[in-house]
Amino acid sequence: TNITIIGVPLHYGANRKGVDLGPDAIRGANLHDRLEALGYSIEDAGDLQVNRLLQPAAQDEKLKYMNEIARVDQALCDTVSEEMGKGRFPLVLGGDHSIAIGTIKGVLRHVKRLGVIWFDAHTDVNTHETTDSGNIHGMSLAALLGYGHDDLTSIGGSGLKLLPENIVIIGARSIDPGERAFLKAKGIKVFTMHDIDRNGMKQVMEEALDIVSNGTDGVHLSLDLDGMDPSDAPGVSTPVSGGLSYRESHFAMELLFERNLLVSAEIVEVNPMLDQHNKTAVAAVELIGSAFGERIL
Ligand code: DIR
Ligand code: MN
Ligand code: MN
Ligand code: MN
Repeated sequence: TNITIIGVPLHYGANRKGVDLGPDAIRGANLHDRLEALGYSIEDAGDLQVNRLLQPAAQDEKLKYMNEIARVDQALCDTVSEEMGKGRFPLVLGGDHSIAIGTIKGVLRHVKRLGVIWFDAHTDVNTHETTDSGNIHGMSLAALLGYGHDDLTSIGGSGLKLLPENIVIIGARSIDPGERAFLKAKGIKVFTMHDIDRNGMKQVMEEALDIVSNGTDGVHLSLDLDGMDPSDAPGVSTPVSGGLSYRESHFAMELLFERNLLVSAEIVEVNPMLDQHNKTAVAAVELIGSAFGERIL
């Protein structure tokens, strides 16, 4: 496999400075060499250009910084699609989780029926009608399903969509009331922390991988580092206690690798300004290592 690394220094979806420094923090944690050591051929395409100097949203309070986010997501969609067209595996470094719209729309141009593993403390299925925060990183999965503002759902051209039955969310423990109703209405499978406590990561991942591989042509990994417990991943913008342990997260990635399903991946929400000695970026790179075949022995 040939992998192309694409950095997206965007923080507007989280409305919190520091997430824009994620790509360099992750690179600094040795991503390139670690993947190369596994036998992959790696190219780093650098960072997409983001206007870093926008003033606090003088825009819609329910869709903060939408114009710049939509512009960057469209550029990301095109870049991801171009790399996949060359037969390469896109590995996108965020940036906040609003970049998933661009990444996944680009992948959908090549893989029509795409399964998605959404590793996250949150479920990101708000729209401008249900959001409290107005932060678009809490709306990205809804947009990918075709719900929300047109400027978000139309990125990459209309007609590109995820189907609810091809998605699993793993690690959820902070779900807004509107999101709960949405998840239920669409029948999206959520493996909450309760499910992981009750059944263990092995059973949860086996079920999850069965779901995302059923009737699909490939699987995307959307790895929001706040899915991990804040003691293991403190450098995130919206930490929620009671998360996945270091070992549970690794084990999930190891089981994912064994099924050989991935066509694309992204790492999001790493915030070096809130981190301790780059611990969260290091954890992110270690998880990616496991997802790409690293083993202890
Ligand atoms: C919350 C938090 N549900 C929101 N979402 C986050 O703002 O919509 N997603 N932090 O990653
Ligand atoms: Mn190289
Ligand atoms: Mn998220
Ligand atoms: Mn999250």
